[in-house]
Amino acid sequence: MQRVLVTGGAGFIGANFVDHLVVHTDLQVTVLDALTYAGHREAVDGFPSDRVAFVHGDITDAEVVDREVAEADAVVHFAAESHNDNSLHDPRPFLDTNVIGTYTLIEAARRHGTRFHHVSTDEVYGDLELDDPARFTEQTPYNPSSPYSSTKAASDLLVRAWVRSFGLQATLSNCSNNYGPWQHIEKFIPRQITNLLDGRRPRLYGEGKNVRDWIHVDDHNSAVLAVLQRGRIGETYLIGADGERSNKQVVEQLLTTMGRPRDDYDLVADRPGHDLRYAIDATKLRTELGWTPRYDFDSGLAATVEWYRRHEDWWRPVKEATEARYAKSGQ
Ligand code: NAD
Ligand code: TDX
Repeated sequence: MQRVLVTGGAGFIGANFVDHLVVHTDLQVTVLDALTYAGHREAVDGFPSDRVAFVHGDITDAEVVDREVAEADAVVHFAAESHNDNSLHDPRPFLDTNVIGTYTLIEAARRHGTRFHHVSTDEVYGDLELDDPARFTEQTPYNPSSPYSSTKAASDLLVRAWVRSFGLQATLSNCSNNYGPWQHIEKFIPRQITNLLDGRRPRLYGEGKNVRDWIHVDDHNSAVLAVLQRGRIGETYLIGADGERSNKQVVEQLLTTMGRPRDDYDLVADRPGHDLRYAIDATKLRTELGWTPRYDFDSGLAATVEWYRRHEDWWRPVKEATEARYAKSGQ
């Protein structure tokens, strides 16, 4: 394997994945990204030009996709519409990018016999009760709740069907909630960090009791690379780092880290259909591929706060508009 096509490589996880490839492998990388509101040219501009090429294009554009897939030995597919709250206001782009975009890519990969890795989410499994000791495994039935998670579930099922029906050389991974550099400030952790840096109060949906299973983006990406290099074709690997915390716990930790009283937050309107709890059992990934996470949540979160402190130039221009959108929903 010499050249990898990374879709969505100008987004949060994709840009960190390209960084991971540049540092830890000798692979040549082509980023294919439409630069939506969530894509950032500056996140890929810093890479050496002899290692990383950038193509501005849409994964629903069959011509561009065919040309780029033809030149790659492998595709790692991150591009997606990724925010649940946006999917509740306007589901259409989620169907276009997550379903039709994935279909367009796997058709090209099928034609050219290209190795394909599909990046997905634990949200395809629905949610767990707060007091249930169970965690998601690769055997958990699909039961998505939101327009976002149902389009991700649809894309997973397409990839699985293309493996079985057409012999597509694909693997899949479903990861829990990521945090780290370059995450859009519409998402929970960077929204609260930038609220605090901006002198605002954090905003918790409902009572703040919903639980997410947090993983540092670099740990997600080391797992994706392990699956790409050593995963078995046709298999799904769950990725998680035992990071379960309620949203209230995360906000309290941020408030403490940033020198503010632990109760200095607002409870706001809940998300419709809000999934209660996600939790990943990553035994298969750990035992079969020998993967282990490197970050602990406390130091990873503190480093992320510092990153947003140092990169105000990047997030400041979209802060007002992001908060104005949330204000319309009472959030
Ligand atoms: P993101 O929204 O930050 O980035 C998405 C990227 O895809 C952007 O650069 C955007 O410009 C690009 N894109 C969107 N539509 C496109 C299109 N039609 N054609 C080409 N490019 C397009 O998303 P993220 O948080 O980095 O998520 C990346 C992937 O990881 C997604 O598939 C998501 O479902 C999955 N995932 C995310 C998380 C998480 O916590 N963020 C957890 C598990 C899985
Ligand atoms: O201001 C907020 N207040 C709040 O309490 C925001 C933005 C969110 N929340 C809550 C909702 C969730 O319980 O925080 C939790 C995390 O919210 P998001 O960051 O929107 O993430 P989530 O909906 O859990 O989905 C994320 O993880 C799985 C990613 O956005 C998805 O792309 C990924 O698939």
